[in-house]
Amino acid sequence: MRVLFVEPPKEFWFIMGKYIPPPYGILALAGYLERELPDVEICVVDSQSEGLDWVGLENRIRENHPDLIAPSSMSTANAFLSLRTAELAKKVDKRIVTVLGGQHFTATATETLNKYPEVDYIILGEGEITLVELVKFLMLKKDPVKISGVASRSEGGIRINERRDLICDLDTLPYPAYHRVADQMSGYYFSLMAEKESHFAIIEGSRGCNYRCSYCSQSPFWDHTQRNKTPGRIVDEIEHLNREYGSSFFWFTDDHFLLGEYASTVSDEIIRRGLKIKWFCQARCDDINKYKDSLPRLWKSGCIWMLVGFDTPNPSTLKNFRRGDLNRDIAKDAVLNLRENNILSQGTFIIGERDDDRASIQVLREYDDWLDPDIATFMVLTPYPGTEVYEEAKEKGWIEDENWAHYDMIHAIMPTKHLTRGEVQEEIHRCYSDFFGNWDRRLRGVRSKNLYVSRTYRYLAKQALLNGLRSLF
Ligand code: B12
Repeated sequence: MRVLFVEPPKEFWFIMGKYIPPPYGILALAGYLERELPDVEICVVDSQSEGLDWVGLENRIRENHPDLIAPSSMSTANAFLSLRTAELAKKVDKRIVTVLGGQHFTATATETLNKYPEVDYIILGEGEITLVELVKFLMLKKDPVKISGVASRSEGGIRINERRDLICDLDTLPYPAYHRVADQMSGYYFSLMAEKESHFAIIEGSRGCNYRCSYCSQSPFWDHTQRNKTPGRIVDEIEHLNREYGSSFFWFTDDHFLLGEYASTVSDEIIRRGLKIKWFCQARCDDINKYKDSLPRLWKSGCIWMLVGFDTPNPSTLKNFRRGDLNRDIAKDAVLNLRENNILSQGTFIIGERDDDRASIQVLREYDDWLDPDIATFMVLTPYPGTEVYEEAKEKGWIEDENWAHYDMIHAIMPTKHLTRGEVQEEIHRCYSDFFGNWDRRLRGVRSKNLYVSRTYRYLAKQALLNGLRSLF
């Protein structure tokens, strides 16, 4: 049995500068499959780092003769790439079994199987165990239709089976199969955060989140629970990547990186082992303030960048988003605490909530200016399948753009009560141009002693971001 994992060719998200990330999701799956079924022949093709276009990928599929193809699928915005890979596989050889998975296809399994005959199976939820079961069944030439966690076509139509239980202990997972892309490890980079020589790697400390923000697809996907690897295990993985491949910049995938004792233990362990690395994580404002005393340790161990959700200054919107425990003072303290510790603060803001009008978005702009995080990322409220926002928008007929490729948080998908979609699109551009167009902020940014701040502002000085946004009108 030959299984081919594919990262399809794709564009980068210009908001964050240029980058080529390792295809973490399929590396995690490949690592698990090779441990459980060592007789299966596995290959990983990363079109991005190998510089393959669709013709190049087609050739690789032909050369590889896979029995099963599993394209990566990280977000709704990229779903069309997974579908195109499945279509390509069928074009090369109709007998290749095509399997999709991940958040988008879990939430849209029925629609996808109805619309796209090139997709044979969808794996719902956590991928590892179900993929192994599916491969086992196919090897034994048994019909996988009844496997838990599988969606497929059957005689009666589309069959969506119950999802299986989540893996209790993430430490039992093998290391992701970075060795399958060993030749490309030196080519992964993230221009703003990690120069090419940093050898950018992705690391997964936890899965899921206990909070229930109404717009987030991660929390429902992972059953509203958070499971963490132990700090020792996380640092083992970091050390392995650092020693084996020279990786020295790590992006934690965690939606809610646990500050406090947990993060302090990870940091102490990085320091104790003498690992010279830098890292990024996503944390909550209240945690940053509560555990501000641990920030110097985090910084010492290499934490240079934190992404923090500020969303909006509007208390009723925060309540609708289920972020009612956040407010202006908490947000401001978080920015100051990060700045005091030289950790770059990247604040995210959301516009396009149903009640938004020009005035409320202007209030948000004044708020982000006052908060003054080192950099700001503005996002349009996007109805991701699987979320409450999606269910409500669908029921009420608010969704005007059904092209999933536009679900990247910078395209306006829905109007508000007071603004058309085009007007929301203009507003997001204005948020970026007001924040980054402010000369005082630009000069401070370019001259900042914090290398990452100055690098970001130099990227902005080239106007790549604002030009990119303007092209969306
Ligand atoms: C790292 C990351 C990035 C990196 C890129 C990483 C990469 N490999 O390309 C960067 C920063 C560039 C990025 C950009 C974007 N990202 Co991003 N990103 C992530 C992050 C933090 C980690 C992804 C990851 O590796 N997770 C760990 C793996 C193991 O989990 P997983 O992918 O879900 O895979 C498991 C299952 O889903 C399943 N599975 C997944 N794929 C497949 C495929 C098959 C065949 C099978 C069988 C199973 C399967 O099995 C896996 C193991 O159980 C996630 C949040 C998160 N915690 O996952 C957001 C996330 C995926 N990103 C998101 C978004 C929206 C984006 C952007 C569109 C915009 C934005 N605002 O960030 C851009 C898109 C860029 C582009 N054009 O490609 C959203 C997607 C929401 C959605 N429903 O679509 C997420 C979930 C963040 C969030 N909380 O909302 N991202």
